[in-house]
Formats: sequence, structure tokens, C-alpha cells
Amino acid sequence: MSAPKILPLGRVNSTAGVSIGDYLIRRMGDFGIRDVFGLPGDYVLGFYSMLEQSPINLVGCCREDNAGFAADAYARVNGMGAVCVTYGVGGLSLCNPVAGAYAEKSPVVVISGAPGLRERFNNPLLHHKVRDFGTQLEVFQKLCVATTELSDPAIAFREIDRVLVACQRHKRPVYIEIPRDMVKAVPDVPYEFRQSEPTSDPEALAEAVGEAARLICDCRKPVILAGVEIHRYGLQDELLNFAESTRIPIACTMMGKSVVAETHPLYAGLYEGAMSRAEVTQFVEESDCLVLLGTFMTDIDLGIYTARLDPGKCIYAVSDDLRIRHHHYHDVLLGDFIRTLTAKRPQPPQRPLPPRSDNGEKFQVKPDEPITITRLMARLNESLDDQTIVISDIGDALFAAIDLTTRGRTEFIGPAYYTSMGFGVPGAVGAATARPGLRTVVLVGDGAFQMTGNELSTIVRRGLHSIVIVLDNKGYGTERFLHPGEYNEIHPWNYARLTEVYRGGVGYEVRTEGEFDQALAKAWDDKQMSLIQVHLGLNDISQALERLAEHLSKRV
Ligand SMILES: Cc1ncc(C[n+]2csc(CCOP(=O)(O)OP(=O)(O)O)c2C)c(N)n1
Ligand SMILES: [Mg+2]
Repeated sequence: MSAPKILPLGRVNSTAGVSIGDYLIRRMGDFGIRDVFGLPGDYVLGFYSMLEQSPINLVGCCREDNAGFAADAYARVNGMGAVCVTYGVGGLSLCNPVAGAYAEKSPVVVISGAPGLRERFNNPLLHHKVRDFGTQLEVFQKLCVATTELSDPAIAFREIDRVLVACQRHKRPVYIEIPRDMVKAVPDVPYEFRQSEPTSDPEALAEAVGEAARLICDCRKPVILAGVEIHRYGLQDELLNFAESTRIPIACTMMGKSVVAETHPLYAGLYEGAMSRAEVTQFVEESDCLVLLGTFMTDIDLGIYTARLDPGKCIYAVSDDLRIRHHHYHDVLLGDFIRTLTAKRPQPPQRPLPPRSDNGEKFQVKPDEPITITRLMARLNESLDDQTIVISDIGDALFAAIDLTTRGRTEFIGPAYYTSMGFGVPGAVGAATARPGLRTVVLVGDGAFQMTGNELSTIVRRGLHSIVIVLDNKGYGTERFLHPGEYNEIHPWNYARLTEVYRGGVGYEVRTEGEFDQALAKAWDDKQMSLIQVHLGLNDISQALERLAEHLSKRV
């Protein structure tokens, strides 16, 4: 997926007579935002009316934090997303999802209404105000890469462009606050959009590529470790060109899962320090030239610091840093680095790949066997295709998903670094809205489902094709293995019967492999929402979680 191009003033040929609200809507369209998630309130009603009359589709959610998760997933799939809410009660509910979008580099535009400037004289106690009128803006200054309050028509258009460009460039959330009496304000000064594109320093680029190419040519066991920025910056083709022309195998991190099809002949596996399969861990860690491309070095990606990667053998290229062994290079863009290095065509020795996890064996259903998390993933693997987006919530869903094999450009989305529970179901609203032609499969623990599962309501309301698989182990399974305690138990629900409450979709309750197999087969081709409640044993965990629990329990 390539990042949308910033059109210089796209459909806004002239800004004469254009209001602040109109300009914001038109510019969102220029940046590829076709849908906005949120929930109205009086401070944002004027802007909502404008949105309603615009080509942008408004997706009403049950809660603002859910709308934030939806906008985040939409942004990951679409290239940029937006959420629009009212002041205070709405905006402050967005803190957690926006923090997650910041941490995981998801370009989300947050738009909040606010009391009108003319209402603020003598500091009245208007509803939804916390401390003073600037409090919410100050909170979002900590959570966003750029923020603005559109309080001055003379500079409002420039401010809108500044923050939208920052969102697109840094792949991080931005915040726009519109006092309600500014929405229809029309600036009386002419405005022209100007923007300079960042470029690489040619000398730094040449020197960095020269050093990297030499390292690659002189090594014996190279490997690429691809990360999430490859996806965010739309560099999948560049990554593949580089790997295919040098024949260097590609491993991915959890955050980077699905940046390359896991069926690709050069795919070596998913690397997560000691949490990954031993063959993959060894393959990566014994490398004498590790090319890290767009990789976040997070603790989860590195198996809670169990990774043993020697910086002296690493080429580490990300959007804001380039390190080759212990040399730091500045002003080299990630895309330029990969393309120029590919053009040098370094030819290292070829390495045999580690064995694949599935061994190519077909999954055989054992109809009466109780279903386990490992067998569930193996069955799901049989159905995955490039028409499917998989969204994983936090918990064993995410660890078990290591074993899913993404195909073609299947998207795999999971908050694998910030790890906020509750991302999954609202995430499906966002992903399915961005790509209505695709099927979305949500893997969600019962605990996480109890947090935000009410967004099933929006899935039903909008007729989205989502399959929600609730992994029902009757509690916070992940935590049971770190710290046993009564607090890890939750009240059991009849999840499969929620379709009655939400008045749509089909619910399934399964206990055996045969039941899961049949439910999944039906759900796969059904165009409506399916909710599959899977009863799992209390002690049934994925192999990756078993390994993680072993490591973490020594530390906490
Ligand atoms: C918002 C939030 N609150 C708390 C946590 C801490 N936490 C991590 S995993 C987990 C349990 C998840 O339970 P469930 O969704 O049922 O998945 P399971 O571990 O059972 O597979 C908790 C409470 C978190 N990551 N996010
Ligand atoms: Mg659970």
C-alpha cells in the first residue's frame, strides 16, 4: 500500500469564500481520508453538520475510545484516518487509543470541538471544561506529533496543512481543536499551500550505502529483519526488490508481521527473541550481518529483551535514524537508503532458510477433540487468503498469531507494542470501513472483548463482514501465567448470544475441532457478522506465551 500523495490544494483551487470547517474537510479528502469515526456532542455539532453534507462518510461508534481504535486501524490500512469528537468528555476518552497510535506510528487525525471563543469571557464554568479552556489541548500536546487550535482565521488554513503534513510525514497522530464559533469563519486573507519535501543528503546517502554494501558483500550469513515502518511508509516493493536482488532472507518482527507475504520463498520466519521458534531465533542471532529495515526495537519485538543482537553486526535503518555498526548517519531517508542499496546490487552468499512452521502439512480435523489455541490457529491458517485482514487483540490471541501465515498482502494488525486491550473489535470497524471488499477476522480474548465488544453493534449496523473469534478461557489467561490470583477471573458471558442483543449476525458456540471447523467455514462465506465463542481450557496457552511467561515471571 503506498502512502497517499499530498495533493497541493487538491480540490481547493481557490480558498476564496472557503470556511475553516470546509477547508479542513476538503484537505482531509486530499490526504485520502474518506471516512471519519466518532460521536457527536454540542461543541462539535456545527462541524458534524458540515461533515454530513460533505463527501466524507461519518461512522458513528458507541464510545469515543472505540472510535479512536477504529480510526487507528483505518489509518493503518488506508494510510491516514480521522476521529472527530466533542470537547472534554469525548476528547479525553481518546487519550488511550491516541497514545497507542503515537507509540505504534499510526497516522490518526484527532478533531475535537470546543467552546466558542466568544463564550469564554470571564472564564465561565461551561460544561465539559476541566481546569481551563486549554487543558485538553495541553494533554494532546503530549500524545501527538503536532497540535493546533484553530482560533485565528488568518492562519487557520496554514495550521491545518501544517498538522496534516506532520501526520503524514511522521505517521503519528495530530490534534486539531475547533472552537465552535470558528467552524464557519471565512478568512479574509489569501492563502497558498507551500511545502518542501524532505530529501536525503546525497553525500551521507552515498557513504552509508557504500559502507552497508561492503558489509553485506563481506558477510557469510546475512538476514533482513523487517519492521512496521516498511508498511507505514509504503516500502513493501522496495523491501522485496532489495531482498530478491540480493537473495537475503527476510525475517519479520511481530509489529512488522505481514509487511511481506509469509509464503514468500525468502521468508525466514517471525523473530521475537526467545519467544520465536528456536530455529528462527538461531537463524537471526547467528547472523553476521543483520539488516534491520523499519524495525522498532521494542521489548515485545525482541522477546522482552531476550534478543541477542550485536550492534557491531547491524545495519539499522529506520525513518529517523541510520546506524551502520557504530556509525551514525544523518539526513538519509529510509526509502532512499533501501533503493540506493538495491541499485548497488551487493551479492552476499546465499543461506539455506530455517524450516517453515507448518511443514506444508495439511490440517486434519479431529472432530471430537476439544479445540486448543494452537489447533485453532492451524485451522484458521487453512482459510487465510489475501482477501482477509486479521486483527489481533492483546493476550494469547497475539502470541498465538505468531503462527498464522499471512499471504499475498494480507494485512495483520495488532497493537503489539503499546498492547492496549480492547483494540480488536473496534479495530474491525475501522479496517472493514477502509477496505469494505475484504473480510476482517478478529482474534480477541474474553477479557478484551468485555472491554470494547459493544462495537459489534456498529459492525451489525453497517453490515460489515467481520468474523469475531472470542477466545473464551474465562479470564485474563496471559496474567494467570505471570501472577495467579482471583483478580484474573472474570464474569463469564454467553458471548454467542450477543447477536440477539445487537439484533444481527450469527453466533456460534464451539468446544471441539469439528464445531470450530464448521463454524469458521460458514462464517467465511457469510456476508454478515459472525461471532464465534470458542471455549478453551483454562490452562491452554500458545507456545509463545509459554516461553514469555517463563521469562517474565523471573522479572515481575
Ligand atoms: C487496557 C489494558 N488493561 C490491562 C492490560 C493488562 N493485561 C494484559 S493481558 C491481560 C489479560 C487479557 O485477557 P484476555 O483478553 O481474556 O486474553 P487472554 O490473556 O485470556 O488470552 C491484561 C489484563 C492491558 N494490556 N491493557
Ligand atoms: Mg481470556
